Amino acid sequence: MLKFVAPLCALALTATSAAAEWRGWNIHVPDYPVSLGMDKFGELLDERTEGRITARTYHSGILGDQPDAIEQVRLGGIDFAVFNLGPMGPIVEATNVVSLPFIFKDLDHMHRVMDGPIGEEISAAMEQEGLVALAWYDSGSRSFYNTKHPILEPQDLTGMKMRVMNNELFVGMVEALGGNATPMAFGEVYQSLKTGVVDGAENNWPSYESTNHYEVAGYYSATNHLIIPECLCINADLYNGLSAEDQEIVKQAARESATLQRQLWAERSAESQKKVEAAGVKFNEVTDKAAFQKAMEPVYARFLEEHPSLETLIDEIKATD
Ligand code: GTR
Repeated sequence: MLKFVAPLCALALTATSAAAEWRGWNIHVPDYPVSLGMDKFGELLDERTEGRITARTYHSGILGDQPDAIEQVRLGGIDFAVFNLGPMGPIVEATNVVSLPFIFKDLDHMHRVMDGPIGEEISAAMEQEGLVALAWYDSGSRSFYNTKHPILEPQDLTGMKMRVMNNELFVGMVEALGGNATPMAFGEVYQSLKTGVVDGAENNWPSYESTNHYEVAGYYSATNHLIIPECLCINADLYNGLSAEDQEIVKQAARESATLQRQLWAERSAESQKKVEAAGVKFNEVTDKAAFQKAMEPVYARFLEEHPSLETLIDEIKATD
């Protein structure tokens, strides 16, 4: 009798683990570049592990807002996610360097930094907090938009109530420009713009478009003040518990999904801009970027006071060609 029990138990265990599915958090709508990248990650895993690992992403923020989801992935309540490194700052100190306004010259500079040793250093800091960064996704550059008037110079933000992501650094950034900053969840911004709780916010073209913020805040001014990468992250215990072979499959699937995401990102950015302009959004370039950069000096000074150990990392980013 016992002879039969053991194999049956083994079978039951195998069946249970094979049925286990990784759950992924995503804030964006299903056709967004991040979402399509995450879906691809799941498909590749399924294919390459012959169904031993399946990963399903829950889009549109249905698993909660970003700060909570970061905690959930650290704790293992959610298995993986794509996070913007902006709201990661309060948890992983080193990630704040990429949230400094105008730290990157352009998107290519950000790629060179994140795909090299500095990216690895940031990953190592994240792993200490329970998150393994498998690959970096794109999020373009963020600019201000609002319900009132074009932003041409810093003074145009005086007294404006601006929504920012959850990180004190962004509060300081808006205050240094004379505005009032309100940290708020992404999903609450549309209603807040519509009802005047805030006058504006800041984001890239695809987020401005896909959330319909452009319908209620029709002035978009190309300050391009933030270029913040996003990570495809997985719970560290989950990842470290995999065989070396499976870790390689997971890493490779993540990297390939990032290649796709970056391509889709470039396409979607152009499409989103076209779409919102056709819908009547008033877009303006900002010619005097230097005035905005100058206004950030106290933000950098305070940052260095609060995080002296990050000075070297900042210098290294600036020195990356
Ligand atoms: C988007 C980003 C999201 C989220 C959002 C926000 O560009 O992809 O992860 O951070 O901005 O403003 O909250």
